[in-house]
Amino acid sequence: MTNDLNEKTFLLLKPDAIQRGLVGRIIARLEDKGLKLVAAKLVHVTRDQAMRQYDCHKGKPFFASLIDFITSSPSLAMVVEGRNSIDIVRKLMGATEPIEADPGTIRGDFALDVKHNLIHGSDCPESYRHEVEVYFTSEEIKEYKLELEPWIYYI
Ligand code: IDP
Ligand code: MG
Repeated sequence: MTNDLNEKTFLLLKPDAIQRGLVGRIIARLEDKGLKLVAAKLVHVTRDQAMRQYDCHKGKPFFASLIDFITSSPSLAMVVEGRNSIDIVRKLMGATEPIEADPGTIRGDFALDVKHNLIHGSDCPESYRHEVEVYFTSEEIKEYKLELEPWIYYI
């Protein structure tokens, strides 16, 4: 747990989220929670980017199919900010396997298949630092004040 209100996490709304028209509803859940959007970009992920993002899974049986899927159609890359945003976003996402994802989570409500599970989120600060560099320059991550902050946090 941290009290850093500026903790950042990297998200990728995967090709199935765009193709199924779920991007608005997924972003609404992040906004509803009080997280601050600090970067967003529509990207057709290249094989090089996909392999860099997912290098920790290299050698696993699902690696090739994951890379094919992530590069198959555009995705929305995002950075959001907020206290404990890494763990908070993982909770909003739900478990990797949709059958294990609780109702009320993004995967629990919208996904049926482990590959088509809609969303990626960094799982720790080191992963965030590694993943964000694959998609964003530091200039593309915006610093601004969220005027609602005093109504979201007991600071
Ligand atoms: P995460 O997305 O919940 O962090 P990871 O274990 O990091 O899950 O796996 C990355 C992605 O690889 C998953 O979101 C999923 O799309 C895919 N994946 C993971 N395990 C499997 C599997 O057993 N079969 C097929 N795809 C998988
Ligand atoms: Mg992961």
